[in-house]
Order: sequence, then structure tokens, then C-alpha cells
Amino acid sequence: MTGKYTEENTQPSMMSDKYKKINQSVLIRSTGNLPGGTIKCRIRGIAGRTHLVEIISDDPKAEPQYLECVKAGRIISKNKNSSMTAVGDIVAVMPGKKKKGKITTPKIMMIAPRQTTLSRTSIKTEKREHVIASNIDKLIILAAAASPRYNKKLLDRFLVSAELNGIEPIICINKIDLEEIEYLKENLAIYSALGIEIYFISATENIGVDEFRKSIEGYSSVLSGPSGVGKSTLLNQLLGDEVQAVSEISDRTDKGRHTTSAVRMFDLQDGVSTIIDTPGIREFGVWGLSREELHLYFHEFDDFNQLCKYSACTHTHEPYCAVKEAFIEELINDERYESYLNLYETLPDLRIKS
Ligand SMILES: Nc1nc2c(ncn2[C@@H]2O[C@H](COP(=O)(O)OP(=O)(O)O)[C@@H](O)[C@H]2O)c(=O)[nH]1
Ligand SMILES: [Mg+2]
Ligand SMILES: [Zn+2]
Repeated sequence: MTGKYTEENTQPSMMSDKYKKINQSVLIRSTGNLPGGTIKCRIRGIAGRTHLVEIISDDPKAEPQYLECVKAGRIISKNKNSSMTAVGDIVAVMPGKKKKGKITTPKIMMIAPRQTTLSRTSIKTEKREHVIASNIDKLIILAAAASPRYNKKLLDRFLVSAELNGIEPIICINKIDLEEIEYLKENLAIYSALGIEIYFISATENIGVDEFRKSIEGYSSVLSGPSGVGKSTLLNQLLGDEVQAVSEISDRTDKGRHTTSAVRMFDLQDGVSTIIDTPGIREFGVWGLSREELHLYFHEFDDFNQLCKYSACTHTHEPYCAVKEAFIEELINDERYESYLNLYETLPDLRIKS
């Protein structure tokens, strides 16, 4: 049995809500009625125009069923200012129909509002949200003890982004076979002090992987981090090889170009947990946050925020700033404070200039 689309995701259409053209190929409107016969699916991979989706079944024991589909010309979606589709999205798909002896490609008719997203600023324009993955519970921030050594500024960007989007972050330091564990624990102690889960593992030596797996069991997770830190190696440890093959997808319809999906969803062997693999990122621009709000995501500032002389203190240059004083007195970790200043510079300033 497959789920029909009749629930909260579809809302009665509003008179004023017309389809709007957002680019050359798609018209969207934010609400509306779906035609009969659509089925509820989850996007597992996107390569070019091709979307690999899994049919969401009411029966948890049913064999998984997959479809390759494309976006319909008219879509019901609230994603006007963000990636139209993303891995993890719940969608309504109209199955292929017989036409002149051929079967038409199934089409995505509606994208359900996203519960959570892992987003970054778009490479093309800062005004658009680039959604890496959606509807996830946990963000696994994978970094390496060495080659390449973790970058705390990048960890901090991921942490801010996770909290901003309501995703629970987990820091996972791989390749601990290459560094003294005591040193690592001390160097990263600030994160456990902030209440963030942190694991020390070696994917090749299979150290700490089972313990780490327990932290993601029962959840939808997304795996992110720079390239070379061991994402593929860790995935292979977490999954059986045969499970991986299922999500292979490439766009064969694009003339000449053959793209493979960089972001893909996999199932853990327990049959409930999922993990989304993402390509290695070098830079990560936090999306949807202004400079003025940033300090709310650095929780070691919580005790000092209210004590600054100026209520709109940005904790960067103002006199009588309690946060800065705490930093000078070494009550606030110096690398975290530097990270704050660094991130602050990259975020938009929303104050009205007079
Ligand atoms: N020493 C060591 N090397 C590792 C470990 N995990 C992965 N590697 C190596 O790091 C390199 C990059 O791994 P890969 O999984 O491709 O990283 P990805 O780019 O994040 O997917 C490979 O040569 C792996 O064998 C580890 O725990 N210890
Ligand atoms: Mg890889
Ligand atoms: Zn201040």
C-alpha cells in the first residue's frame, strides 16, 4: 500500500495564489489542490533533472520501491527562495502514464514544507538558500584528527547552522590513529563543555564506530565535512555494501552530460535510520542569520551578554563589553571568540542605516 496525498501538506487553494515563474522551466505556487492519483515519496538522490525517489509505504516491512522522476512544469511548493528540490524532501509524485505505447516519466507535482534543512548560502547568489538536505534530525560534522587536521572555525559554522535549523549536531573526529587521543580531547574540550556530543573514531581501524552508530540509530542524519576526512570510509563501515548500490543514480536524459548525484540518502541496516552523504565542502556560508543574532548561538556568551553597557552591543569593538572582558580574562575560549568575530564579518548587517 502506498500513501495517498490527502493530509496536512495539501491545503485548499487561495484565490490570490497564482503560479509564478521562478526560472525558465518551472512555475510554482505555494498552495493548491493536487490532482488525484499522486503518491507520497521521499527524494533520495538528484542528478541533473533526474530525481530518485522512494515510495513511502504504510507497511514498514514492504520491499522498498523506487522511481526516477522529473519536476512537473507546475509545482506546488513554498521553496520560492531556496533550492526547489533537495534530498530528504517529501514529495507528491504522479506516476508515469501510458501514452502511444510508451510510459511517460513520473512527475513531482508538490514538495511538502520542510521540517528542517541543512542550508548554506548559495554559490550563485547570496539571496537564495542552498538546501543541502532536508527533514533531518541530526548533523554529523565529520572532521579528521590529521590529514587534513580539523578546522575549528568550520566546526563552529556547522554548529551555528545546526542550531539555527533545529538539527542536533554531533561532532565526529576521525583518524584518531594519527594523533594522541589525550591531546585531541583537551584541544576540543570546549565542545563537550558546551554540551555538544563528540566522538573520537577511526573508520579504517574500526575504533569507536559502533558507539558512534548508536547515536544516530533511529534518526535521519546528514553527514558533512571537508573532503578527505573519511566520509566514504565511515559510510562503508556503517552500511553494508549492497545497501549502497541501491541509491546509485545518474542522469541519462541530459544530452551529452552524465551527472551523478553528489548528495544521496542511504539506509542503515536497522531499516529505520537513514544517513545522507554530501560532497566535501571547503567553505560553508551560514544562511539565514544576521550579524545581530549571531551572539545568541555562542552559548558561552550567555552569562555575559546582558552585562554589556550597550543593549545592542555586538561584542566586537564596543567599550564596556562584558563578553570582550570575559574573553580578556580567559573566561571565554579565545578560538571561539575569534570564530565569532570571523563569522560576524561574513554575515549580513540588517540594521537600518541612517
Ligand atoms: N589513518 C586513517 N586514514 C583514514 C581513516 N579513515 C579514512 N582514512 C583515509 O582517508 C582518505 C580519505 O577517505 P575518504 O573516505 O575517501 O574521505 P572523504 O573524502 O571524506 O569521503 C582515504 O585514503 C582513507 O583511507 C582513519 O580512520 N585513519
Ligand atoms: Mg567521499
Ligand atoms: Zn558586548
